[in-house]
Amino acid sequence: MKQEELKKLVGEKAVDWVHNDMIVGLGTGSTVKYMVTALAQKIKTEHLEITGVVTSARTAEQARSLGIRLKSVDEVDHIDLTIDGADEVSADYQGIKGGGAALLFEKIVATNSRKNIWIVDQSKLVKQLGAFPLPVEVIPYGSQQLLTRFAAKGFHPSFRLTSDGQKVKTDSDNFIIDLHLGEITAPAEMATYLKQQVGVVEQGLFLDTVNTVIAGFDDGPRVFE
Ligand code: ABF
Repeated sequence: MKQEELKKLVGEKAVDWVHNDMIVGLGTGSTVKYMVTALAQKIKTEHLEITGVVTSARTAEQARSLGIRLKSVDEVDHIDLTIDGADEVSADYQGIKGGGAALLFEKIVATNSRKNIWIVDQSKLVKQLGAFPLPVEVIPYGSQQLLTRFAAKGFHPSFRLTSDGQKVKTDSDNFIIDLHLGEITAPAEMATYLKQQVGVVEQGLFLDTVNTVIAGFDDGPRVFE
């Protein structure tokens, strides 16, 4: 199956975990897009009372266009289940997220969720994290200093740029610095180091976050939990 078919497969499978009266965190990315479409269909077919909490403006736009009721993360007292994509998932269910530049809101929603599910095509499953550049969200003021510091550490940093060479701005108007680490042998230590750097808002290592991973394989979706 093509990658898009695998994304659709897992996006549609994930809505099996959504039940009536749930508050559902809606992640970001192309795999999540399939999930949101399938969720809207399930809400209509089964007449479910569902409230969505989004992680990015583009997910909000898609969910609203499909008639899904949305609330801000600060308008609900809890989130029952968040379904999101990921860029890499290791065998011990640690992940790198942020390829879609939405990692800050994704992590806020995930850490306020009782359960987290990641939906990925099989290409995202890795032995060790780090081949995918690690996104770091930084405030603009002092970001060049951070880039210089990361370069001196051998992290091969680069600002995430738009197609016309402008620095990508997140939904919080911050920049993303991607760290080309190759492999991350000590994710927890890397996460701690990055969070200690003044000007770093959040980083894309999602550790001990997810309870269930649904991965798309040619012979169908596989559930790991
Ligand atoms: C999002 O899912 C991002 O954190 C991550 O980059 C993305 C994966 O995107 P896709 O499903 O399009 O591969 O949560």
